[in-house]
Amino acid sequence: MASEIRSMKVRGAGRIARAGAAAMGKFAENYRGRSLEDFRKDLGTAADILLESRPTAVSLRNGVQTCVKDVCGASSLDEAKNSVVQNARLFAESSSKAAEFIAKIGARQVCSGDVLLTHCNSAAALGVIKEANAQGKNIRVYATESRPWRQGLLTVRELSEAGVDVTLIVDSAVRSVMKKTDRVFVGADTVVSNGDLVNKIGTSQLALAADEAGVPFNVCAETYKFSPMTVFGDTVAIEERDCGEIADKELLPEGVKVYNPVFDTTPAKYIDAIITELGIISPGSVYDVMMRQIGDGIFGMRDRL
Ligand code: RUB
Repeated sequence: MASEIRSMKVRGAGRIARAGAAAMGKFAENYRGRSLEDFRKDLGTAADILLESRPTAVSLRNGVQTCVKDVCGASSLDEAKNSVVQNARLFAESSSKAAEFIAKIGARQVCSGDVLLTHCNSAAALGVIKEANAQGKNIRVYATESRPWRQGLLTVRELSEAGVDVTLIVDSAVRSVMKKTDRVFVGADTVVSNGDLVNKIGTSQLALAADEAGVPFNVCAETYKFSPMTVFGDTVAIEERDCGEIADKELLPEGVKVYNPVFDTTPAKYIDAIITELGIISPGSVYDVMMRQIGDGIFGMRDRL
């Protein structure tokens, strides 16, 4: 699973969190070792291998942490294995439910006849758009190409299959079409404690253009994409990928360097709303939600502090 995530066969923050949690569940289910101590060690190694596959997405970390959170307190190997299997199943259920809630809540923000703009390929943002369309709101959507992986092609396919009137644009057309846009909906790879958003490279440019044009900029994010450790000073590592994703080395003059960061940070001040399964919150409320998560001990926070 780690190599499928690294190679982008499985991608998108929500999908990789669910895939990571499912992999942990399978690992526990198929474990043939005989001691609890070995299981803890081997499970830790499996978790580390998964977590290194996409460093920016805190969702993967939270999905994996949720699975292993009861292993420390288990008194037998069977109890430990069962807790991982059970927690993986619960994560799959609750993350699917969260996506459904976000779609319903976000669709209420869309008015009939709205022109929307989205970036990359976010299941959470597309859930909102598809729900608004299913409610007969007669929307039109601009979708960015999202170089270099061109996830925008997945987005236009998915939206057109759902019957949405969708137009593909190159990333550099964002400022141009913003004048014709009523609302922006993007997803989140990671939400930071001060309300900043880390998402696909170019998201911050959408936010700037939206701010300039007075267009509401909405982030669709399940709360397992919130990074509670940023409260305690952790920074979000921005993943850099191979230069070959941008241009073939043979096409470039010798000595030319290529830089390929795949995520960027959108400051909280450009974000109008974060649509979560708990409801619509402002970036300034992210800290409070995170403190509740820490208090509840979810995502294994107590063990990590
Ligand atoms: C995908 C991306 C998406 C978020 C949220 O980047 O930036 O906006 O992951 O997606 P990549 P979702 O294609 O590099 O994984 O809402 O599906 O969780």
